[in-house]
Amino acid sequence: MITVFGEGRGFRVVWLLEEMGLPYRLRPVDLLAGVENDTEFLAINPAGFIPAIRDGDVTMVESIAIMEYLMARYGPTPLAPEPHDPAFPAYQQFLHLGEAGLAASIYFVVGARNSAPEAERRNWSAGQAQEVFDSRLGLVTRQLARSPFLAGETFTAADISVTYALELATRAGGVVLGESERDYVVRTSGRKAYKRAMETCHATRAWAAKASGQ
Ligand SMILES: N[C@@H](CCC(=O)N[C@@H](CS)C(=O)NCC(=O)O)C(=O)O
Repeated sequence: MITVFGEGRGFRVVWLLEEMGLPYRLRPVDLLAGVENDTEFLAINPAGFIPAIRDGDVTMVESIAIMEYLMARYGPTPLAPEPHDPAFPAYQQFLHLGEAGLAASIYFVVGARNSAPEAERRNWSAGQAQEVFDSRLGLVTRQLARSPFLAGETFTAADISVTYALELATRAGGVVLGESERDYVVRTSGRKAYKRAMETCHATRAWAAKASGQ
């Protein structure tokens, strides 16, 4: 049984597991309560960030690497186009851009907006992170003008990666998406596996409801 530790970007992993129909359990990790007393989790990830997984003897961190591991080990799956598939380069690019370009940058904007002392909210690094996010978002917009999903006509794990980043940006980063990205998120989050993942991820569900004012 695969155990996913923590939500946050762990939502990507849970969504992927739902898409693949693999059995798993979600083990909540409460970052706000502090992980220093969560010895079971710290034994999995001594660095204390989420998500992490345990799969038999395997433990891993980094949501994109975890998704690649699960697809490689339990695939093949249409969520990961083969290297000779024409969709592969865009798939590979957006799979990583979703974290390295989008989520990683907006995460620090979110921190500055919501957690920093008032005087530090508009600091230089937060502005730089926002610019990085905005420029990468432009690549998403350009791609969505060409195809309904980021790797082409078919939904892939790249869409899981980027959808999570766009949701983080809109729910907590003050980002307002354009029409094509909004329609895209409606398309990807309309999937049955996304809805099942939302049922499992209580903290994510509560966060989404709060962000949409419900
Ligand atoms: N690149 C990592 C980012 C992990 C990350 O920053 N997770 C956040 C929550 S989603 C976290 O645990 N933050 C607390 C910390 O880094 O100590 C991934 O994709 O898994």
